[in-house]
Amino acid sequence: MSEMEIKSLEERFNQRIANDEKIEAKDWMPEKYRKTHIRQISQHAHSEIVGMLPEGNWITRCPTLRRKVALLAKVQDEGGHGLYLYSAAETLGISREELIDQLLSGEAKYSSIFNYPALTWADMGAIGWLVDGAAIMNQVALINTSYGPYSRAMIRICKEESFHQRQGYEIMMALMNGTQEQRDMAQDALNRWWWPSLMMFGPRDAESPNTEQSMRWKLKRKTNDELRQAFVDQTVPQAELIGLRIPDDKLKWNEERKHYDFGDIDWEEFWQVVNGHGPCNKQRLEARRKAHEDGAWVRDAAMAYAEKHANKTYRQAV
Ligand code: BYC
Repeated sequence: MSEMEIKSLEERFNQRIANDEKIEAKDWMPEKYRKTHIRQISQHAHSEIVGMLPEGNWITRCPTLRRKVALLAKVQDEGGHGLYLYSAAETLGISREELIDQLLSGEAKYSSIFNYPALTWADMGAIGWLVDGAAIMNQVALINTSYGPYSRAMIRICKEESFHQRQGYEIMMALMNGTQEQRDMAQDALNRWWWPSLMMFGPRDAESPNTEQSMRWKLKRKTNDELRQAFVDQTVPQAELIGLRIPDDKLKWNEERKHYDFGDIDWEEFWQVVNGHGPCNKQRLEARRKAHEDGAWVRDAAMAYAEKHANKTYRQAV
């Protein structure tokens, strides 16, 4: 293709982004747009899949049958989200095998939050309320992302995450209406999950290498700091309503800004976790690798069945 032709395609592409049109899999797109989307969508998919582990660990220890049914369904939902997102990434010309290899080799990132341990039952409340709450804040904005398959996957994901957020908050509410020991357990879970939840939104805008270009392409519709602020503003009154205290001495309503001011995030901890040195990074990847190896026979059987079926259909057709 000549330079002139590429320039004209680029102009047309930029115009479509400016018009808020969705870009679809077969449309022309700049190579960097395609690669950036594969990076973000696959990181998002990996986060959903690795994110099944901290809660999955509590399925056998739920306090009641009703809690168990809800937690089982939630963890299954997260697996489903991972599958829609892998499918969305595949439309950009990368195979599922490559995506999984990138996760298992440690080359691809997944959300830092899932490298923290879930120590008590109250953590199931804190994860649903805070982690799913932070995820929805980000994902509702992504419904309007420019890439069609990613945007459409977000619609269903957001509906399910919103249910997850409520079930988590309801666990916290029940604990706060319980004994002193249960209230202490809820507060301890909030103390441990609050700061890692704020880190989920990524580095400060000034230190985020990808935000500017992703905002121009309308891949990201809000910046990391905008989403983090919206999450704090939404969550503080929810904590106060049930008698929980946010573990931040600098947290204060700023009447002029009409937002909460909040304390400093430990960015060194954030980068340690992102770069593989969090409390559970090793354990999480080992669990995924083991699941992949244990599932090899299922993939082989499914492929053999698909090949047999394809051959039969071919023979019938000729
Ligand atoms: N953790 O320039 P930046 C869920 C990386 S799961 C790890 O701001 P970007 C759930 C970033 O990738 C849903 N890495 O990047 C499941 C980049 O590295 P590379 C989770 C992080 O992409 C189970 C570098 O730092 N949600 O709901 O513009 C149970 C510089 O950052 C993190 C999503 O995945 C982090 N926290 O913005 C419960 C949302 N933050 O790739 C719930 C989709 C940054 O250049 N993703 N990095 O090497 C996004 O919206 C964006 O990718 C981010 C980062 C806001 C996370």
